[in-house]
Amino acid sequence: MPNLIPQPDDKFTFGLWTVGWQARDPFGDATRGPLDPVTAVHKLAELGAHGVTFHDDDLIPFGADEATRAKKIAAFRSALDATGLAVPMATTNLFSHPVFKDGAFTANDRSVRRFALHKVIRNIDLAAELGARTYVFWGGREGSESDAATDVHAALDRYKEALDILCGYVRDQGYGLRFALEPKPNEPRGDIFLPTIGHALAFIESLEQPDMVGLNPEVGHEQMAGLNVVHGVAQALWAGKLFHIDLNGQHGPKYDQDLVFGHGDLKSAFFLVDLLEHAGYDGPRHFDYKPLRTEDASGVWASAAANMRTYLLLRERAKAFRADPEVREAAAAAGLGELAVPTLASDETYADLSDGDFDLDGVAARGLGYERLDQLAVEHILGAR
Ligand code: GLT
Ligand code: MN
Ligand code: MN
Repeated sequence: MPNLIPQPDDKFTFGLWTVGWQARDPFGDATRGPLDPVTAVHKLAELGAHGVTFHDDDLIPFGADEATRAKKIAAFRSALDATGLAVPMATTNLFSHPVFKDGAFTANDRSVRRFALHKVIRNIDLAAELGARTYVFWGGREGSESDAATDVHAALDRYKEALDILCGYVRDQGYGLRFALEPKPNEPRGDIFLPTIGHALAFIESLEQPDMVGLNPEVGHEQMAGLNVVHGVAQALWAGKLFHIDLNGQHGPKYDQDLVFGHGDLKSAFFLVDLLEHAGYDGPRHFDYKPLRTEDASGVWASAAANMRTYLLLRERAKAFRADPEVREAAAAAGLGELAVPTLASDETYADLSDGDFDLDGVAARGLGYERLDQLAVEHILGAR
């Protein structure tokens, strides 16, 4: 039996806002009480997590005075010291307070943009002090409901300006931090800027220090846009930009469900784990999910454990899939490996192309055997092999 007990070197991490979600939604009040970050740290460590992540406001209530701020940080630090939990990533809440109703870095109001930058800088200092390596930017309020109200060209100029300023700050301070942009197509704004992995990858190339900036894709966010998250993450890896990842579950294009990892599109979760484990990603496996609103505290901790166990189960299934001689044979028969061979040999040019000896009809008629491979994957997912 494979080891399904999470170990720190599995690098499982959770946001304080995930297990701490009080389950307020647009139609209903909270169904759970607040969760002290210190309790969250202890419980996550008990369950085998490697680390915890946070927004500034998850730890220090918005607008708290200096004394409260120092107290909250000290309590959090001692919980980290007591448990050995790491803080690999931190981020800023630039979406809850009404002042951010029209965005933060891209708000039309310049004073809001200046306030937002200062809020980020303050939390970057704390993130660096706590040893974080990645700083995430989820621009949930950067967007609009009406195209009459926003100049997208100017908004992208301001988004770039903000990130250039913040990269400059991190460089000047000598912090070992990299930035990770988190795309999302919509919610809470009607349309959010940088809605997908592809948009964000293109935007990064416009920045003054593109090497410092990568991505934090979220499974459900790509799926909300009807996209294949495995392909998106693979492209981020191909571009050297997978700095971090938010794992969760989603059933296709609808509101952001933030289900437990694997509790949405299970087949896609299988192929995503296979990709992460075999394509050289060595960063945190960060769960960004919301325990169902129906749950009490014990359900919350059961759901946290479920994320990690599901990942470990899928990791075992992916290993078994790759090791299965029948899968290898089916992959070879289908000619999968041939895609790695360049289309022209190193001593050839386009002048060497001709259709003289190409078996047009034979190749067109040949069946590829992908149905067999796909069924083998499903059988491995179901534990039938
Ligand atoms: C918010 C959002 C997440 C982001 C978090 C980081 S906050 O809960 O839904 O997808 O990753 O700001
Ligand atoms: Mn989400
Ligand atoms: Mn997320």
